Amino acid sequence: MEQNKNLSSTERIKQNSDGLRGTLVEGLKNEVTGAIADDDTALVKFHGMYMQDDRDRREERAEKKLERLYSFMVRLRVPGGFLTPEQWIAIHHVAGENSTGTIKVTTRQTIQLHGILRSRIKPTLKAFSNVHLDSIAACGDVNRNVTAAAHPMESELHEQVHGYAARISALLLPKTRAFYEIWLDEEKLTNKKDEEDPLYQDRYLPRKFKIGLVIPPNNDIDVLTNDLALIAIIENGQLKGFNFAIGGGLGATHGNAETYPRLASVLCYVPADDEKLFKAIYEVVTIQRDYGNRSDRKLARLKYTVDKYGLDWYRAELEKRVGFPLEDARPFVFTDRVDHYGWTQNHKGLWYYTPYVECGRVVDDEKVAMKTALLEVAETGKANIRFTGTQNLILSDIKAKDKAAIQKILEKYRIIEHTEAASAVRKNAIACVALPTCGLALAEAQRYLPTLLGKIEGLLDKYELGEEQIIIRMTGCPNGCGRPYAAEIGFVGTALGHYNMHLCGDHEGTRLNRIYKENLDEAAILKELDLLFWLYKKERITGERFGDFALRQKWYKQ
Ligand code: SRM
Ligand code: SF4
Repeated sequence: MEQNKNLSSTERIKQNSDGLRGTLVEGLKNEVTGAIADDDTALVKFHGMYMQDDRDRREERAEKKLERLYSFMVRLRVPGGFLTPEQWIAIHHVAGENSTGTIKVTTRQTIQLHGILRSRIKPTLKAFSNVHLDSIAACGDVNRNVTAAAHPMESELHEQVHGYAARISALLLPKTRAFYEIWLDEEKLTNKKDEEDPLYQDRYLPRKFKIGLVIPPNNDIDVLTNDLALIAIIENGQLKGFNFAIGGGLGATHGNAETYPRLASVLCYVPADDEKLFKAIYEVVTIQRDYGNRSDRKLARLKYTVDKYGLDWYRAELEKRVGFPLEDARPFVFTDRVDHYGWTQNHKGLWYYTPYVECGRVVDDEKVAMKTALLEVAETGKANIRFTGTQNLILSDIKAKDKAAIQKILEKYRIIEHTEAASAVRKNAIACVALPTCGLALAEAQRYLPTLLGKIEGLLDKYELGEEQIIIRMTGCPNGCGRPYAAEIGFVGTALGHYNMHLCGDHEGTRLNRIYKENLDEAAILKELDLLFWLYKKERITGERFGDFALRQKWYKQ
């Protein structure tokens, strides 16, 4: 097992935290500051929150000798990204009362609210709890929100596969009652034995852990970027089991070659027999718990454990822990990685409408009153909400008799017009949050990508490529929250207004891209793309995707 002689400071904080309680209760009473104690900022993540400050206002506050404008981001745990209309209505109102008002749909099928003052955290979490929502383990060194194929139209087995997301999330939840005590004012446990945690013990995992489930051939949630990717194997119309792929993860640090993005490697197949399946999932996690690097957090994700010990070792260790022989992975193929916009119908005759939500920001702005429209839809009680892995949402499970009522609301707020007007690249694009809330951002992302896309659309139109579904993604730093390394064109922020440009990823999410040019500003990006699109138009083989063409041209730094 990993010797972990020099434990990182976060390891010490976790172990001394009394089940993730730290000094949070006392800290919340401190009126001198809007912040919480340093060590508690690490613990609060396990409760689904980040302490942040408005970076746009740092200078102004410093000039006035005021402390930074601290606030909290809360991320919900919504396995598989499914909400009832009642839950959406509650989120809408909580966002308006306690946060900036914007509901941000994330790349992992949940939502984040930003700008929550410390005193408003409890009311926020209590309001969520009233509609059976929580933020437990949405962040921190634990299993995070489990993602799952989003669209019920994908397969008749969607419901069955999707159902595993909530069960896996429950299986891997930390046992501590700290969340309930601190934020929901529930009674303190008198018998600590009740929260003994055989999985996480007192050290939790070395780092965050992510699991996703997908139904081939649509790789809509980018499953191979997860620590554990579960790929449904369907034979003769029946769910037989899952291929396990391990070691996906995208975070990297500029200038640190020891860190790198990696796609998950296929490990084995496990049948859809509950006992075997859940045991195997659990033990994949315990191996990472026991062997992951606890000294250097930059090298602590499962991908580094897999590369250090090897896939064969991991499989043998897993076999030993589960106590049954593991089978070889079964064949599968991904042919796409898209959301289905507009109206679609599933095998049961239910209707689904996927609107275009720019960078996942549900807000009323000068372009469209998305937030009001979604509230009105939810208030009919006739549509559930499902999040996709592309920061989108689906108004879902609408009965045929109710479709006209929903259509009327969508027309009233011009959602259909807005969705149809969005170009193919826009609909496939992702941008992470970045500035002003993300403390790690080096450059803009969601506040800038829409503008850049307008200029890219102009270039695509120039070469009659406007219909091409090229996947473009941008992040404000190399951590990869918008999965830019799994895009056909990825922009990774290096400094304000500057991005590394990555090319050669495939459309299906099975091949990472590579750096093409570094530190480009907007003018340089557009100049490059003008040339690249011209060549693509001129020399592509019929039907050849942009990412595949780029690879054939060797458009990467050699
Ligand atoms: Fe992320 C850290 C936002 C998906 C890799 N991510 C952060 C933080 C919390 C910044 C921080 O640590 O202070 C960002 C908060 C910004 C803000 O102001 O809200 C943040 N990550 C996001 C979201 C909201 C991006 C979005 O616009 O949708 C996504 C929330 C997902 C969720 O609901 O759970 C988000 N983050 C991802 C993904 C994509 C995915 O999982 O599909 C990745 C790449 C996959 C992976 O995990 O490797 C990702 N986030 C990171 C990393 C790099 C981790 C690493 O292994 O090095 C960090 C930094 C860290 O953990 O130290 C990070
Ligand atoms: Fe922040 Fe970087 Fe993640 Fe963007 S990729 S949200 S800038 S940590």
